[in-house]
Amino acid sequence: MKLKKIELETVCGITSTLPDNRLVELAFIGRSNVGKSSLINTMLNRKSLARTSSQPGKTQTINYYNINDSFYLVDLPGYGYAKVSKELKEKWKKMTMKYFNTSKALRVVFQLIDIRHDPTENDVAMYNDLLDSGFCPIIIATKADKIKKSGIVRATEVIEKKLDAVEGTPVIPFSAVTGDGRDEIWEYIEEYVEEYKDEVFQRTDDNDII
Ligand SMILES: Nc1nc2c(ncn2[C@@H]2O[C@H](COP(=O)(O)OP(=O)(O)OP(=O)(O)O)[C@@H](O)[C@H]2O)c(=O)[nH]1
Ligand SMILES: [Mg+2]
Repeated sequence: MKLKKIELETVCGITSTLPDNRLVELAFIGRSNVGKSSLINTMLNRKSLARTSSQPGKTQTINYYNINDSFYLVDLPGYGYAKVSKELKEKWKKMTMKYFNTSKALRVVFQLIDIRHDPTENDVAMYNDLLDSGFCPIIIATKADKIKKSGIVRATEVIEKKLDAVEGTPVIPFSAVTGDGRDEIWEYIEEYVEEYKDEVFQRTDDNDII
Protein backbone atom coordinates (compact mmCIF):
# COMPACT_ATOMS: atom_id res chain seq x y z
CA MET A 1 0.00 0.00 0.00
CA LYS A 2 1.21 3.46 -0.86
CA LEU A 3 1.38 5.50 2.36
CA LYS A 4 0.28 9.00 1.39
CA LYS A 5 -0.96 10.19 4.76
CA ILE A 6 -0.08 9.01 8.24
CA GLU A 7 -1.45 11.08 11.08
CA LEU A 8 -1.92 10.51 14.78
CA GLU A 9 -5.43 11.91 14.71
CA THR A 10 -6.92 11.09 18.10
CA VAL A 11 -5.47 10.25 21.50
CA CYS A 12 -7.87 8.95 24.16
CA GLY A 13 -7.04 8.67 27.83
CA ILE A 14 -9.09 7.21 30.66
CA THR A 15 -11.19 10.36 30.97
CA SER A 16 -11.73 10.89 27.24
CA THR A 17 -14.66 10.21 25.00
CA LEU A 18 -14.11 7.68 22.22
CA PRO A 19 -14.17 9.24 18.75
CA ASP A 20 -17.03 8.71 16.37
CA ASN A 21 -14.94 7.48 13.46
CA ARG A 22 -16.39 6.85 10.04
CA LEU A 23 -13.45 4.83 8.75
CA VAL A 24 -12.77 1.25 9.71
CA GLU A 25 -10.49 0.68 12.70
CA LEU A 26 -7.95 -2.13 13.06
CA ALA A 27 -6.48 -2.46 16.55
CA PHE A 28 -3.40 -4.07 18.09
CA ILE A 29 -3.58 -5.51 21.59
CA GLY A 30 -1.13 -7.53 23.69
CA ARG A 31 0.65 -7.47 26.99
CA SER A 32 2.83 -4.50 27.89
CA ASN A 33 6.18 -4.64 26.09
CA VAL A 34 5.10 -7.28 23.53
CA GLY A 35 5.86 -4.87 20.67
CA LYS A 36 2.55 -3.24 19.63
CA SER A 37 3.93 0.25 19.04
CA SER A 38 7.06 -1.13 17.36
CA LEU A 39 4.86 -3.14 15.00
CA ILE A 40 2.89 -0.03 14.03
CA ASN A 41 6.15 1.80 13.29
CA THR A 42 7.39 -1.10 11.17
CA MET A 43 4.11 -1.31 9.26
CA LEU A 44 4.29 2.43 8.52
CA ASN A 45 8.05 2.56 7.83
CA ARG A 46 8.58 5.02 10.66
CA LYS A 47 11.19 4.75 13.37
CA SER A 48 9.47 6.54 16.21
CA LEU A 49 5.98 7.63 15.19
CA ALA A 50 4.52 5.43 17.93
CA ARG A 51 6.59 5.86 21.09
CA THR A 52 8.25 2.67 22.28
CA SER A 53 10.25 1.74 25.36
CA SER A 54 12.04 -1.18 26.94
CA GLN A 55 9.99 -0.34 30.05
CA PRO A 56 6.56 -1.99 29.93
CA GLY A 57 3.69 0.49 30.23
CA LYS A 58 4.81 3.04 27.63
CA THR A 59 1.56 3.44 25.69
CA GLN A 60 -1.06 4.73 28.11
CA THR A 61 -3.72 5.97 25.70
CA ILE A 62 -5.74 4.75 22.73
CA ASN A 63 -3.92 6.19 19.72
CA TYR A 64 -5.71 6.37 16.38
CA TYR A 65 -3.45 6.64 13.34
CA ASN A 66 -5.33 7.85 10.27
CA ILE A 67 -3.86 6.16 7.20
CA ASN A 68 -4.57 7.73 3.80
CA ASP A 69 -7.99 8.93 5.06
CA SER A 70 -8.95 5.34 4.42
CA PHE A 71 -8.67 3.49 7.75
CA TYR A 72 -7.23 3.68 11.27
CA LEU A 73 -4.53 1.62 12.90
CA VAL A 74 -5.14 1.76 16.64
CA ASP A 75 -2.39 1.37 19.24
CA LEU A 76 -3.52 0.43 22.74
CA PRO A 77 -2.07 0.28 26.24
CA GLY A 78 -0.86 -3.19 27.14
CA TYR A 79 -2.13 -5.49 29.84
CA GLY A 80 -0.31 -7.64 32.39
CA TYR A 81 3.03 -6.57 33.72
CA ALA A 82 3.76 -2.84 33.68
CA LYS A 83 5.58 -0.54 36.06
CA VAL A 84 2.44 1.31 37.08
CA SER A 85 -0.07 0.96 39.91
CA LYS A 86 -2.67 -1.79 39.95
CA GLU A 87 -5.40 0.86 39.85
CA LEU A 88 -4.02 2.43 36.70
CA LYS A 89 -3.67 -0.96 35.02
CA GLU A 90 -7.28 -1.71 35.87
CA LYS A 91 -8.35 1.60 34.36
CA TRP A 92 -6.45 0.79 31.15
CA LYS A 93 -8.11 -2.59 31.03
CA LYS A 94 -11.53 -1.01 31.53
CA MET A 95 -10.83 1.58 28.85
CA THR A 96 -9.64 -1.09 26.40
CA MET A 97 -12.63 -3.33 27.01
CA LYS A 98 -14.98 -0.38 26.65
CA TYR A 99 -13.32 0.35 23.34
CA PHE A 100 -13.72 -3.25 22.16
CA ASN A 101 -17.33 -3.38 23.28
CA THR A 102 -18.57 -0.03 22.01
CA SER A 103 -16.54 1.09 19.00
CA LYS A 104 -18.75 0.97 15.98
CA ALA A 105 -15.89 1.16 13.51
CA LEU A 106 -13.59 -1.48 14.99
CA ARG A 107 -13.72 -4.57 12.82
CA VAL A 108 -10.35 -6.27 13.19
CA VAL A 109 -8.21 -7.02 16.23
CA PHE A 110 -4.67 -8.33 16.03
CA GLN A 111 -3.49 -9.90 19.28
CA LEU A 112 0.26 -9.91 19.77
CA ILE A 113 1.97 -12.72 21.68
CA ASP A 114 5.70 -12.94 22.39
CA ILE A 115 7.03 -15.82 20.31
CA ARG A 116 9.56 -16.76 22.99
CA HIS A 117 7.04 -17.64 25.67
CA ASP A 118 3.87 -19.61 26.06
CA PRO A 119 0.83 -17.31 26.12
CA THR A 120 0.28 -16.04 29.68
CA GLU A 121 -2.97 -16.40 31.61
CA ASN A 122 -3.67 -12.78 30.74
CA ASP A 123 -3.16 -13.53 27.03
CA VAL A 124 -5.62 -16.40 27.16
CA ALA A 125 -8.13 -14.30 29.13
CA MET A 126 -7.85 -11.44 26.63
CA TYR A 127 -8.24 -13.81 23.68
CA ASN A 128 -11.44 -15.17 25.22
CA ASP A 129 -12.70 -11.69 26.10
CA LEU A 130 -12.22 -10.71 22.46
CA LEU A 131 -14.15 -13.75 21.28
CA ASP A 132 -16.93 -12.82 23.73
CA SER A 133 -16.94 -9.29 22.30
CA GLY A 134 -17.50 -10.73 18.83
CA PHE A 135 -13.98 -10.51 17.41
CA CYS A 136 -11.91 -13.36 16.07
CA PRO A 137 -8.38 -12.06 16.62
CA ILE A 138 -5.56 -12.62 14.18
CA ILE A 139 -2.50 -13.63 16.17
CA ILE A 140 0.92 -12.07 15.64
CA ALA A 141 3.89 -13.84 17.23
CA THR A 142 6.30 -10.98 17.95
CA LYS A 143 10.07 -10.72 18.36
CA ALA A 144 10.67 -13.61 15.94
CA ASP A 145 14.29 -12.43 15.55
CA LYS A 146 14.90 -13.57 19.11
CA ILE A 147 14.52 -17.29 18.39
CA LYS A 148 16.16 -19.63 15.90
CA LYS A 149 14.46 -19.79 12.52
CA SER A 150 14.07 -23.55 12.95
CA GLY A 151 11.94 -23.01 16.08
CA ILE A 152 9.43 -20.59 14.58
CA VAL A 153 6.84 -23.03 13.26
CA ARG A 154 6.80 -24.98 16.50
CA ALA A 155 6.46 -21.77 18.54
CA THR A 156 3.44 -20.64 16.52
CA GLU A 157 1.86 -24.07 17.00
CA VAL A 158 2.32 -23.81 20.77
CA ILE A 159 0.67 -20.37 20.78
CA GLU A 160 -2.25 -21.66 18.71
CA LYS A 161 -2.72 -24.62 21.05
CA LYS A 162 -2.39 -22.72 24.33
CA LEU A 163 -4.90 -20.09 23.20
CA ASP A 164 -7.17 -22.83 21.92
CA ALA A 165 -7.45 -20.57 18.87
CA VAL A 166 -10.45 -20.78 16.58
CA GLU A 167 -9.71 -23.18 13.72
CA GLY A 168 -8.05 -21.45 10.80
CA THR A 169 -6.81 -18.51 12.89
CA PRO A 170 -3.63 -17.10 11.34
CA VAL A 171 -0.58 -16.99 13.62
CA ILE A 172 1.91 -14.70 11.89
CA PRO A 173 5.55 -14.65 13.01
CA PHE A 174 6.76 -11.06 13.02
CA SER A 175 9.91 -9.11 13.78
CA ALA A 176 10.16 -5.35 14.04
CA VAL A 177 13.93 -5.78 13.70
CA THR A 178 14.04 -7.72 10.42
CA GLY A 179 10.60 -6.78 9.05
CA ASP A 180 9.68 -10.46 8.70
CA GLY A 181 5.90 -10.85 8.64
CA ARG A 182 5.26 -7.25 7.61
CA ASP A 183 4.04 -8.10 4.11
CA GLU A 184 1.71 -10.79 5.38
CA ILE A 185 0.17 -8.42 7.94
CA TRP A 186 -0.29 -5.80 5.20
CA GLU A 187 -2.13 -8.37 3.10
CA TYR A 188 -4.65 -8.86 5.91
CA ILE A 189 -5.00 -5.13 6.50
CA GLU A 190 -5.62 -4.44 2.81
CA GLU A 191 -8.12 -7.25 2.55
CA TYR A 192 -10.13 -5.95 5.52
CA VAL A 193 -9.97 -2.31 4.46
CA GLU A 194 -11.37 -3.34 1.08
CA GLU A 195 -14.07 -5.43 2.75
CA TYR A 196 -15.30 -2.59 4.98
CA LYS A 197 -14.69 0.40 2.74
CA ASP A 198 -18.36 1.04 1.96
CA GLU A 199 -19.71 0.40 5.41
CA VAL A 200 -21.29 3.30 7.31
CA PHE A 201 -20.34 3.27 10.95
CA GLN A 202 -22.83 4.81 13.31
CA ARG A 203 -22.67 5.20 17.00
CA THR A 204 -25.80 5.18 19.07
CA ASP A 205 -24.79 4.73 22.70
CA ASP A 206 -22.66 6.96 24.89
CA ASN A 207 -18.97 7.13 24.15
CA ASP A 208 -17.67 7.96 27.59
CA ILE A 209 -14.98 5.59 28.74
CA ILE A 210 -15.76 5.70 32.44
N1 LIG B 1 14.29 -7.84 19.27
C1 LIG B 1 13.12 -7.27 19.13
N2 LIG B 1 12.73 -6.31 20.01
C2 LIG B 1 11.50 -5.76 19.83
C3 LIG B 1 10.63 -6.14 18.78
N3 LIG B 1 9.50 -5.42 18.90
C4 LIG B 1 9.65 -4.62 19.97
N4 LIG B 1 10.85 -4.81 20.55
C5 LIG B 1 11.37 -4.14 21.74
O1 LIG B 1 10.49 -4.42 22.82
C6 LIG B 1 10.32 -3.28 23.66
C7 LIG B 1 8.84 -2.92 23.76
O2 LIG B 1 8.37 -2.52 22.52
P1 LIG B 1 7.07 -1.59 22.38
O3 LIG B 1 6.77 -1.52 20.92
O4 LIG B 1 7.22 -0.34 23.13
O5 LIG B 1 5.98 -2.53 23.11
P2 LIG B 1 4.45 -2.20 23.43
O6 LIG B 1 3.72 -3.49 23.27
O7 LIG B 1 3.98 -1.06 22.62
O8 LIG B 1 4.53 -1.84 24.98
P3 LIG B 1 3.55 -0.90 25.89
O9 LIG B 1 3.30 0.36 25.13
O10 LIG B 1 4.34 -0.70 27.12
O11 LIG B 1 2.31 -1.70 26.11
C8 LIG B 1 11.16 -2.18 23.04
O12 LIG B 1 12.43 -2.15 23.70
C9 LIG B 1 11.32 -2.63 21.59
O13 LIG B 1 12.51 -2.15 20.99
C10 LIG B 1 11.09 -7.14 17.86
O14 LIG B 1 10.42 -7.55 16.91
N5 LIG B 1 12.34 -7.65 18.09
MG1 LIG C 1 3.15 0.72 23.15
